[in-house]
Amino acid sequence: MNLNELKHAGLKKWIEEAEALMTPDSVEVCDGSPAEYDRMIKVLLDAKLATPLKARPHSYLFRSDPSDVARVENRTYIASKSQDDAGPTNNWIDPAELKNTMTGLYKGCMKGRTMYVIPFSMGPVGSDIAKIGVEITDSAYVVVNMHIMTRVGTKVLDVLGSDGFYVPCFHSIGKPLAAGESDNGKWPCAPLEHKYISHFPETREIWSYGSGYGGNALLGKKCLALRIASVLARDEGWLAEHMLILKITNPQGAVKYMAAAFPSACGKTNLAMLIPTLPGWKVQTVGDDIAWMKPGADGRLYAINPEAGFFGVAPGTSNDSNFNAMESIKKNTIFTNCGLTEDGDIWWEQIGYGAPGKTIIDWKGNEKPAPQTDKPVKGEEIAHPNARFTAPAKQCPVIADEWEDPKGVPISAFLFGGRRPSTVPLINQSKNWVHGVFMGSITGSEITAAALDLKAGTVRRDPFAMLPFCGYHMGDYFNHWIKLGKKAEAEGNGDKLPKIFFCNWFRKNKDDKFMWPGYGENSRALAWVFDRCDGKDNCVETAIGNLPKPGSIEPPTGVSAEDMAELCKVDTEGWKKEIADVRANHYPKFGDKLPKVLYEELDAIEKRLNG
Ligand code: GTP
Ligand code: SPV
Ligand code: MN
Repeated sequence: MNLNELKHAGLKKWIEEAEALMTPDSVEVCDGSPAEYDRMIKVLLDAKLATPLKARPHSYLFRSDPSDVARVENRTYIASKSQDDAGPTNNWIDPAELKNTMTGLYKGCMKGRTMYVIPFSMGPVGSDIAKIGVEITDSAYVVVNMHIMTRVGTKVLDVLGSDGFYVPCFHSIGKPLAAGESDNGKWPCAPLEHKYISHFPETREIWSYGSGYGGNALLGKKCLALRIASVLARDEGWLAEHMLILKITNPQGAVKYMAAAFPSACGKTNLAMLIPTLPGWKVQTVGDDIAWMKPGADGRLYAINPEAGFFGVAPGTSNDSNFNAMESIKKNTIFTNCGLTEDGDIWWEQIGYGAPGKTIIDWKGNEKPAPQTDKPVKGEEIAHPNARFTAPAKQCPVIADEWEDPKGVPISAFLFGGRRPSTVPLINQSKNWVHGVFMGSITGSEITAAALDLKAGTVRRDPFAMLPFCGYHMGDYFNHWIKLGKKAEAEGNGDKLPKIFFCNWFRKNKDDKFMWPGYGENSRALAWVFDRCDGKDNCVETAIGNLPKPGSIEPPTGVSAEDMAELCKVDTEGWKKEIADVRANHYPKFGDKLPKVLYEELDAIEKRLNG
């Protein structure tokens, strides 16, 4: 599409200003068509950045630069006018100063490249809950990924009309080309100290520079649908959360929807697609990473998945662990930083089989002997630990019929969890809304490979799994949750709010082995949650919340009765340490923005543990 065909004068002006600053060779407005997708792939093949996969129709492998393999949290900024609005858990730079620095970087940054303009909708096109963004990028890889992850093109411009609201998103990989130069197989990006993933919450703008990978570059996802949307949600009275959405049906055919917040690489995609081991139960997928939720006229909270695809962690995905994900990626899929086998297929650690043939190309492009088993060797991985697949959600065999319903699905339960080798039980229901918010606020997890600059393996607090994704002060965010509960109660809808649960699939024994098999077996905990929502007598009240009554969750094969009891008990000493850590190290960070009621919960739980 030609710029002159644009009906939105503000949008046209913004694009022209970007063009003048970034000086691309040409400008293309994306129409979202399959022909456009194929044309972008041709560009990427010509630049030797894409490798076609013989084994998977219409699928391609990319290898990124080793410095550009995950989100960069220490280069991610919330540039609100006041530093206090960004809060203690976000990096902050004065917006005027940051724009000045980045304008300098953007100057001429697209020389030798095409500037693509991607109009996209987060949420079904035209839905009341959906939001429109426009991403300007010089990366064809971003265009094809956005085609899968969001709804792109002319249909979005039609909804936008001549004066509609959109979130303007700048993206450049920060690698202009000299005359006649080509990427020639080298993933383009800028050095770490030039990378910026910036958010301007007051003006609802996103400026990203220097990275081509995942959440740094696909700006609809973490930047718009979480960091900017969390600010919109605060201002407008809804929730934008790092949550999967699943539909669960019990053997009697009753249906509930649940949303679960786990930190990056802690099992959302897996839980959203799980195949229950419990006979007669069924789980279907609505979303695997982000939920936008608004109170409906009936007082219930309705959720939509703003995305249209999965950007899922590849390593660990196998027919055993996530059959439905494996089915979803058989065609029309982009793979990034996976291994490449001799027969033209992808391969990764814990894919369920050793690599076929004699040799394999690893994610850095080096030929290595093909591993006989799929066991990871630390530091010698064939696929990068944060290697990902980008696949259309509609290819998931268990995608729920209502996954694109513009009014969303009513949520019955929230689950919060993370990787906790000790202390935190398998499943635990909060005593009430405020206690649930308290539990969400102290959520912690072992760090994973999903962020580049953190040390994997150590536990950090990740409230609501939103630590890297909340676009404003986390203390205000806790208060937003408290207020939502208060408002529902004041309107007589307190009992219609989702019940809140805490879960942990990652407990380890003294031999450092997982005590719980996880994956499909997590259906046992989900069934318990389902029954809890119906008020079934299946729990015991304890100091930390409502835990499963002995016998209410049948242990899976391989889990002894003793282990089951251990997974479902209160570790009083562990919790005392937990509470002491929250009091000394976690809550003080938020100063007087921390809602008083959360300190009251802390006092109350401590008293119960000591009593
Ligand atoms: P992001 O896309 O980064 O937000 O991650 P996610 O939360 O969707 O995580 P995902 O489902 O992709 O899982 C990440 C890793 O955790 C994979 O290697 C999984 O195999 C592993 N995993 C998922 N569920 C379980 C579980 O129940 N138990 C164990 N032990 N590992 C799990
Ligand atoms: C995450 O890190 O939580 C992801 C991947 O879902 S990314 O899109 O890179 O943020
Ligand atoms: Mn995520």
